[in-house]
Amino acid sequence: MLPRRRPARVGTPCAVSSAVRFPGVAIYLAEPRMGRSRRAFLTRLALSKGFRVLDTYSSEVTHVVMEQTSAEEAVRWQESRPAPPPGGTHPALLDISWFTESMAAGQPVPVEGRHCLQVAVRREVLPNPVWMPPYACQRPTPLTHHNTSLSEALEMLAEAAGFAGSEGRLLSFSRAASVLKALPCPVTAPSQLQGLPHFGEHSCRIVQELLEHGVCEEVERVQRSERYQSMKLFTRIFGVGVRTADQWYREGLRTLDDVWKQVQRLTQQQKAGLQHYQDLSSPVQRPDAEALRQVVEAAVGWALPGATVTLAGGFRRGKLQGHDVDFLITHPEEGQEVGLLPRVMHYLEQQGLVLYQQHQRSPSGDPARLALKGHSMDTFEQSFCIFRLPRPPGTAEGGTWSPHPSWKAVRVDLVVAPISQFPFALLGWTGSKHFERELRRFSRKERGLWLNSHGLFDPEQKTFLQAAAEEDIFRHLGLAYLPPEQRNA
Ligand code: DCP
Ligand code: MG
Repeated sequence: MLPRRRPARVGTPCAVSSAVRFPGVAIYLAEPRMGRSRRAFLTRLALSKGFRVLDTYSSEVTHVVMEQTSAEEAVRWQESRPAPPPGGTHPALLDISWFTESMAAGQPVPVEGRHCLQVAVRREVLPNPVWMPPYACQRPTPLTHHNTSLSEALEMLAEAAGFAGSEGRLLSFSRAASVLKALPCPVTAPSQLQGLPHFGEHSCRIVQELLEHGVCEEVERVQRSERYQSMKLFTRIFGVGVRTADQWYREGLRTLDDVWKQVQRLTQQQKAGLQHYQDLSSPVQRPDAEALRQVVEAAVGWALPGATVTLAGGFRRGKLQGHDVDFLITHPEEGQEVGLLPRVMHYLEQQGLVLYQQHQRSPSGDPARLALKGHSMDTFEQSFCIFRLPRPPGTAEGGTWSPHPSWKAVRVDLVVAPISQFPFALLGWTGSKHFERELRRFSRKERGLWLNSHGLFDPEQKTFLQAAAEEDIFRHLGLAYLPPEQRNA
């Protein structure tokens, strides 16, 4: 039974201020599909549990809760409300499930992808046209989806465009592929692409051919081409980027043997990459990442008690395999992290775990200034390493021959961030790369704010917006929070 002590006064949070238990949360129950009596009932329920419920929609609202409302309707509803003040944030648009779970828990539960209205609308068949927000950071993208073969074909063309130095085509194909990953159902007819963002004539033609014939002539041709094959081979070498690979290709190099013949030209990093090519080009598995986490945690705990290690990158997004393992290190007290990384590396080297490492120092001065200049690369202190991961007996991979069956070379990145920048570093290092690219573009173009892995800068106010957690950054940007497993754009 609901306590009936308090009259059903909607809004006026001060009326219950003594009982407000979660001052950071201000709920607005949007009425259209809810009905007045149900709204009054839910309001009483929330007030009785110490939540703030606002009667009128204002910039104070942090959580808008709707019932039986599609993402399309929800966004239209929000667009008809006053925009947040400069630097302010749009509230999260949530399905009633977030509200009921919070009531059951007696406290606000963290917002997850499934609470966001976009994922509440799952349909069996794609409506035509399907509605999709244009930026990848505005929609959840799960790890597994319904259009894998189509998105993989477009991503391969994006990669090939990158190899050709064509940034525009790389972005077009990446965006189209990312839209397919976010669709709630398989695309079965070209007409379903109508109205989807980022589907230009070229991407439509590729999908149409794949749907009609099961193969696409252009995709096959590019994939088989000598240039794509060689560029793919070379860029898989640790330390080799598109520019170097392209130069080698133009000089006539085609195979790893060709590269070995020029070994004296290579950087130390590339030599290490070539030496461990076989191991590094086979995927790192999740149990490997877990084993490495323990190793890194032991080293960090020894070097600085209280410092923490967080798994970032693809594994944080729920991937089961990756090309490397990314770790973020911090300490709850600002400044304590200075000088930590060399000690961690020393410990790991003493254990015989490091095959190669390249240390990048953070430049002197305020790294946040780089955000001011709009840099997207970060300048944290970091180590790009190859670790020697012992293999438990009998686990050598799938019968492939290995010169050293008792261990495997694995790429590991260790990044140290001061606690004040940690939420930005975590958001920046969780990826996916396309998600990050879209998030930065959205910040700049839609909000006039500059985002990178160090901070979020308001160039008009000349201030940095503070964040204690990733959720705060989404809120600053007026975006519904997306958990890592929904950032696989
Ligand atoms: N990243 C970044 N700046 C860099 C390098 C990476 O912001 N200089 C971000 C974007 C990536 C994430 O960090 O999504 C991790 O980089 P990876 O290249 O390791 O990418 P993933 O972990 O997503 O993929 P994989 O599973 O292949 O490792
Ligand atoms: Mg990674």
